[in-house]
Amino acid sequence: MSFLQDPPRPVDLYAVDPILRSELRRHLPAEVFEAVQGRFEQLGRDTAGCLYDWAAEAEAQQPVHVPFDSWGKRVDRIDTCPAWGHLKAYSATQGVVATGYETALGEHRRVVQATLLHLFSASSAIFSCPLAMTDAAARVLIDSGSTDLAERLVPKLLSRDPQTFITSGQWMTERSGGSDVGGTETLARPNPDGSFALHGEKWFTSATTSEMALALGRIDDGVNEPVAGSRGLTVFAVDVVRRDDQLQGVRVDRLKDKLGTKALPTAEITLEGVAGWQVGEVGRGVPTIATMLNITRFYNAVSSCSAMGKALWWARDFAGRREAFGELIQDHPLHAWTLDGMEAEYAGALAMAFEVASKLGRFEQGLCDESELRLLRGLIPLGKLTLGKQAVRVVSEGLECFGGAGYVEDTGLPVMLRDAQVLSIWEGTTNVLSLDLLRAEAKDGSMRALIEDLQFRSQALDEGLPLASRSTLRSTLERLASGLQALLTGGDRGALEARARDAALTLGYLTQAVLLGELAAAPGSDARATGRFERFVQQRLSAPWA
Ligand code: MFK
Repeated sequence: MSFLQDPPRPVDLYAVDPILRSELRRHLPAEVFEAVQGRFEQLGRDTAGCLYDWAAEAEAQQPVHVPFDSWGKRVDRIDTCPAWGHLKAYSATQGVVATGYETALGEHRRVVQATLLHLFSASSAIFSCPLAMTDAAARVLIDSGSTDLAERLVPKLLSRDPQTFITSGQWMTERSGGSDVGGTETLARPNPDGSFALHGEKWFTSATTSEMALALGRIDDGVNEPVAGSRGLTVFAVDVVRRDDQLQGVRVDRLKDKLGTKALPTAEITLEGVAGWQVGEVGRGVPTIATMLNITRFYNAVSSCSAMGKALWWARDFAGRREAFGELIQDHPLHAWTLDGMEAEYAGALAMAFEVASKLGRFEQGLCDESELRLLRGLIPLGKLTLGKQAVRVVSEGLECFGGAGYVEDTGLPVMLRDAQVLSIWEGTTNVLSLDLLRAEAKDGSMRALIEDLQFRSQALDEGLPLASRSTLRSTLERLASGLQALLTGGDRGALEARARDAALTLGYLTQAVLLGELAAAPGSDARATGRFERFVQQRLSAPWA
């Protein structure tokens, strides 16, 4: 019999991951960690069990748009496979969304939730996308003061019972732009019952099979001209209803043929008078969706870590079973070096995602003071943009660790890269988020607050950590601080915007380096943590900023 390679196989993504457990020890009191650990262990086991099977099935049986029934009646169904339904039910019973609102967890709820999401996302055929929008819808409804809507919908969005759990879509992007939503053309005409009839075309709606959606539109009362630009926008909650096997007030035009996230139905739709209930104030649609975006961006950041973790641990597992040139590839110094580089990147990303989760949990519990609020406002776009870029790089490197097999569809490996590519695009591109950071700086001083926080924390880094790494970190930080200050005060808006992405990514990597340094110096830490700090500084901060 000629040689047959033992193929890549799914690994228990909790059991295999000491870095995740270090982050949990950093952020959770021991008694909370102990109380929730069983949930993480279960989910970890399922990443190598039922989740793996369902995700594979959902990838193989992608959603199908059925515009008409056999007799020509318009039905606008989107048929998904049973596995997609299992993923939805599983996410409900595990409380992936509900945990973010679990009273007993207090300020730690977002950290516990981030762990569940981290384990779930990359193993769920991206069912994490509907969950992101579901959580965001719950947050918006709770914060909006729309009490009746919140009382009716939030218990379903947060349900752990698959029979009552619903998901929410997000109907925002139109042909005029996903970034510049001020061009939204959807009109909202008042109905006698207080709702609005929505008319328009939405160009990207994900999780289109959801039971509800939040939509952006412009009120047209038939008397006054609708207010133009983003200041004329309002958010509406829409119940997606089928009656007599017909979608009410919504037409599905077609499914998107995307690079990845293929199990997830994403559609172009036309709103044909579907009823929407006003959420938040008239004309305050953008600040209202900003609440939503902050939650979906948090999910996006965690999902980036999830993608990186899966690529890393699968590649490490394979390296321990694949031989080349007479020895396991994990014993080849250059392959080991490559895997260590991926690991450092993943550790930095995870540290940043958990920093965001921790602060978000404190914020939602009303525990953040002014300075923490400034930091959180900056950290959410910063985390999303930095981690989205890292995810594509690390997952791409991960595929390379499998050689040619990483480029062959039926190994189940290329899907990881196709899915990772959406993370830097969806919910704000790298550039849009870099500019959002400038917005946060102008309004709240968030960038300077983040830099000052890092200056303080980097000075306090343990002297036992390698001196060269600490020096590189501090000198890069000082160069960024002075370079950015010059741009912020120089009066040249064009120059400031042109450097916004470089500044943001440098700030993101500095944040991760400090967090890795703090973790390496924490009690019980080992030489590998110091190695990850050193390696991360070397690969991300050795090029000067200015
Ligand atoms: C997973 C699978 C997915 C499948 C494929 C999907 C492919 C992609 C499909 C998509 O289209 S995803 C696109 C999603 N779209 C976005 O994420 C929106 C990106 N654009 C932005 O974030 C823009 O920056 C923004 C729309 C917010 C700009 O709008 P404006 O009207 O020019 O903002 P402006 O005037 O600066 O701010 C309006 C208000 O909102 C201000 O508050 P005030 O009126 O009280 O002063 C801002 O402070 C506030 N605001 C804006 N961004 C905020 C924010 N507040 C808090 N946090 C923020 N991030």
